[in-house]
Amino acid sequence: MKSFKFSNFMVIAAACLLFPVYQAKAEVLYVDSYLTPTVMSSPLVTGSQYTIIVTGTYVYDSYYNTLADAEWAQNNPPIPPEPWVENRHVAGFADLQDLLIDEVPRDWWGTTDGEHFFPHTYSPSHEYRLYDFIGTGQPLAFRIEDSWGSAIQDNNGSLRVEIIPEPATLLLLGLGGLALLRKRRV
Ligand SMILES: [Ca+2]
Ligand SMILES: [Ca+2]
Repeated sequence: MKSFKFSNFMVIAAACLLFPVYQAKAEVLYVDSYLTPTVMSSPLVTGSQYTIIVTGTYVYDSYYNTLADAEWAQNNPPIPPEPWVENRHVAGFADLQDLLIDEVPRDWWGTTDGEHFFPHTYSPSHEYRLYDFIGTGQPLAFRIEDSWGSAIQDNNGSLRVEIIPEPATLLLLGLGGLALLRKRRV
């Protein structure tokens, strides 16, 4: 009888641990660069941490066919090809070609080995990340900054954004469920 109760408890505990994992799925968005529309995510869970992964390039200047990704861009003109430069904030200038979240420029971390990500690092794979992004219960607004008037709204292509709940968040949600269950049993 005792062992039956214990196994019963374990099944419920496992369900409680796995339910938030099932619920907290990654979300994928595509942020179009043409006319730079704002793309909204689903609401993030308040207090939960997320990793945001951005991949891809887009043409930000159709005349020179110049490329940009979430954080770096090629200088004009690309013949001969010039090195990529980081889209850092410069006082008096818009954060051109940067991928904004909620209209705020971000320091997207890049990688040279595809595994370890660091600030101010160019990614040859054009993959960039933000770690430990904390949800506030609100959706996130993504927009590519290319706002020097309508004359340069000549872009082509989009960036892929993936919003992934971090394992620590999933574990905490699971432990929360377990704690509630234990409390109920007392
Ligand atoms: Ca443009
Ligand atoms: Ca930036």
